[in-house]
Amino acid sequence: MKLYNSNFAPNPRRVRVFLAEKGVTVATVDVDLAKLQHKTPPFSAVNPFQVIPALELDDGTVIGESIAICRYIEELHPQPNLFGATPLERAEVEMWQRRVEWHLLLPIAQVFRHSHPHMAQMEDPQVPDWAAANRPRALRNMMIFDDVLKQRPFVAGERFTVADITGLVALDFARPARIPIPPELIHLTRWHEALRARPSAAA
Ligand SMILES: N[C@@H](CCC(=O)N[C@@H](CS)C(=O)NCC(=O)O)C(=O)O
Repeated sequence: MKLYNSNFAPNPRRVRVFLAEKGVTVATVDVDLAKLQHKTPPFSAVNPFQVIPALELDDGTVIGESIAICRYIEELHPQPNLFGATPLERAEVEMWQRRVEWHLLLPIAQVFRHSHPHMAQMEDPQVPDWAAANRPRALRNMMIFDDVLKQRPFVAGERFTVADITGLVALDFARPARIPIPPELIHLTRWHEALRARPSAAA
């Protein structure tokens, strides 16, 4: 099994943090996004959508999409449980993971992709107005998550799950996107700091 990865990209990091939480090691193959290696025919044969991460199994099967890869790892290594242990918890983790991905990671990523000079060749055309439109969305959604985190330690409830991993990666990505987390969002900041303090955050 091998993971197509870049240490500079947020989505593969979601998988690396997940693997670290599981205590599982998977061989990695570096894909140089800056050199557009993911657009080459060999990588396009791995993932026709030309994005990472992708997990290639020993029989050649490829699993794309960070969460699909994490689900597969969860099935192989059920403990510690990161996707929910009961029907209700599984639904809640799914809901919060998707909300963090959609309402936090995505707008932050859009700001980065459409404003950072390094992204100009990858995000063609780069649309600065789209970055400007997403910046207030990211900030507004940070406020909503701050309110959620006022009520509980982790975003999906009382314990750490895959939804928190998406949150860690999203908030860390706010820095290169140049979206400072407003200091008055004390619950969001407390959550972010707690996630960054976990050993898996170094993955
Ligand atoms: N939803 C996908 C998103 C994958 C994605 O956008 N990956 C980025 C790296 S973080 C990528 O490969 N971008 C290359 C490009 O946009 O050309 C997942 O989580 O697997």
